[in-house]
Amino acid sequence: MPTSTLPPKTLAFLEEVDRFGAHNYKPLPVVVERAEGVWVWDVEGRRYLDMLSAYSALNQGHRHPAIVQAAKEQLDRVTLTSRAFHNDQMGPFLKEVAEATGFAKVLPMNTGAEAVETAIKMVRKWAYQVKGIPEGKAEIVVCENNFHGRTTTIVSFSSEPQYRNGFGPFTPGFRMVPYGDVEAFRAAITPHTAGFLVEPIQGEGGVVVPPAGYLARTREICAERGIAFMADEIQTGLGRTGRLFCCDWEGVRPDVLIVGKALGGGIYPVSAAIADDEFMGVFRPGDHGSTFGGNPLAAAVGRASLRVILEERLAERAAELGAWFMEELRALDSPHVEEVRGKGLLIGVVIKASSGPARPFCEALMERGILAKETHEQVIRFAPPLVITREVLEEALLAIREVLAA
Ligand code: IF1
Repeated sequence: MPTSTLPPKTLAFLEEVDRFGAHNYKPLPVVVERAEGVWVWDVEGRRYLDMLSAYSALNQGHRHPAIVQAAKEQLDRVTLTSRAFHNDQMGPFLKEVAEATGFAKVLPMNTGAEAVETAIKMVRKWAYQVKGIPEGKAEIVVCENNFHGRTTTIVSFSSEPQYRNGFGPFTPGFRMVPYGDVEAFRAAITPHTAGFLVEPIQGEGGVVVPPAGYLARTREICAERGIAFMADEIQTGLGRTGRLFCCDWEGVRPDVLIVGKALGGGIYPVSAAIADDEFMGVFRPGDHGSTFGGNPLAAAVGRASLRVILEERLAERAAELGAWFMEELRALDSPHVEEVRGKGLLIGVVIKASSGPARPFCEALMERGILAKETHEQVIRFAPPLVITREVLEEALLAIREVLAA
């Protein structure tokens, strides 16, 4: 979109960011100054429907009152101690996360990538100390088109050239298999295989839902072969796909559960690696940590965020509204749409190559007051806050129909 057509206030912000910021993103040209629930307002006073939810970190909607309230109260008590001392919020937070997920232990971190790194270190140490894999030889199987974060170890096993180019040398010990292919996973296993790190649905990969049974069958193989099944539910978890966790759709209980994003309720970075003692027990004092991991403000926000997801039954809402919304999107019968796929309110609309990339469709949606983001080239991702109502989705469909029917 040529920036010359933008209003002066917006343009001034874009120029400032262009001048002083690293150019590591290409955002839509909208400058948000206020948000509430499913709505955001830009500096020109225009209102947009947020259909991205910060990539599923806003399941509870923008500034959910109960989460804001919890943050405000904690701000007036204590916000940070480091882990050199205890604080009165972390214990209850860990207990509530452990009970909600059905695991024995929780290691609190901040960003998703940190929780993924924590899981990798946990499983490697478990491989050496418990499984008996020779020191330094542990292998973790990962999937093509994965997205698990941006650290140099994590991009070491990315299949996306842009996420890797220029950032080597890379961390060894990862083996890549096609996503969704059980036999390819089985064939990749060696005596040194420690873990299998997988997204139950590949978000950045284009909202790719694996074949039914994929999670259950790979999980079974992991149990048979003593391999840690590591579920990255940072984007798919906490209600997004219509169950508390996406693994629940197949009755899969991972060995290591990785959560983030919505655990912070859109207010604060909160993530965690979650497991039973067999895995979590490998950590000794001083092995691993983080300045901010488990801080009292994060813990208070995390408790409120989880409570909202459970008490407002956001997973059920996502299941019901998502199924209906996907059917409505399919019923548009758009000449540009290859496929509508996803689960719950994690939806990808695949644009036909003959219709060009998804970005212009996202720009047209923005013109009509809907903020959605393309993932890779051809997929429009619709992932609204799970507090959205059917009425608002019906309103959104009018604009989406205009854009996709054109
Ligand atoms: C960006 C993508 C989504 C994630 C899964 C771990 C992380 C993410 C399944 C790391 C983070 C974010 C990162 C953000 C955009 C967004 C994203 F496009 F990058 F790939 F959602 F699909 N596992 N995803 O989705 O969590 O360290 O960011 O807290 O980097 O641009 P994080």
